[in-house]
Order: sequence, then structure tokens, then C-alpha cells
Amino acid sequence: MRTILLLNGPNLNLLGQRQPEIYGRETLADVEAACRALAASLGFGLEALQSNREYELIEAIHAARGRVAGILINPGAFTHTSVAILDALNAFEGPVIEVHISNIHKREPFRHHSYVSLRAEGVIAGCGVQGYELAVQRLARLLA
Ligand code: CA2
Repeated sequence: MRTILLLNGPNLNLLGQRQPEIYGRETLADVEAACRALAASLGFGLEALQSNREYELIEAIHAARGRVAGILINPGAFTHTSVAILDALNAFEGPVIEVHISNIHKREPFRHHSYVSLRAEGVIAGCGVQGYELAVQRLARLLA
């Protein structure tokens, strides 16, 4: 079975525990379970990693090369700062979809720019945690 890699960056382990007005009430475990079930229904396996450490996300992207079909990533605040994550994604051969729970364009100006968008085939922002499921569907379509 082909595999989708779901990556979540810093602080997203707090989903459902703080700031529900911005990030909703579902936990990261809920999001990962929903994505895994949807991916399975579309014929894909799903691996999930959340990390607060930039290097762990980079190493996971390196380890995905030649092994994983596509990457779904919410890089958290690294979205706006990390050329290193962009470089790692540029070395990955499959499709990449970037997800943001909030609408980053409706928030502070420093959130409006994304390094990862320079690589992503698609970007979903402001759809809440439903954005992750939309991204799984899009990846499955791109990989069909
Ligand atoms: O909207 C998104 O998904 C973000 O990637 C979330 C990041 C933020 O830095 C980006 O600008 C947009 C922050 C993630 C923090 O996650 C929390 C979740 C629950 C409670 C507190 C933080």
C-alpha cells in the first residue's frame, strides 16, 4: 500500500487544549485518526509525526525520499521562518500539500508569507482541521 506522510510542526501537539477559538476543539490524535481512516478508504497508508524540533521534521522528510508517495504538512510557525524545511521538501520527489488550520492571510502580516508554499502543489488555509482531510483527498487525487 502506498503511504502518505502527515507532518505537524511546533505546538500542534496542543490542538484541542488551548485557543479553541482559533484552532478548534479536536485533538491532534483525532486529526491523525481521521486522516488515517480517510487515507485507508482511498487505498493509502498514513504515517504521522508531530515535532517541536525543526531537525526532526527535516529528518522525517529525508527519510520519506524514495519511500513515501506524498507529504501533507502543517509546518506551524516554521512555515514563516524555515528555509531548511523548504530545502528538504525540494529534495522530496512526490507531491506536497501544505495545510493551515487558521487563515494565515487574515492574521498578523508575519504569517502571510510561507517558505513552504514555494514548494507545495497546493495550500489549504482557514478550513479548520477539515483542511487535513481535504489535503488527504487532494494528495490521493494527485497520486491516482
Ligand atoms: O493555522 C495553522 O495551522 C498554523 O500553521 C498554526 C501555527 C501558526 O504559527 C501558523 O502561523 C499557522 C501555530 C500552531 C499552534 O498550535 C496550537 C494549537 C492549539 C493551541 C495552541 C497552539
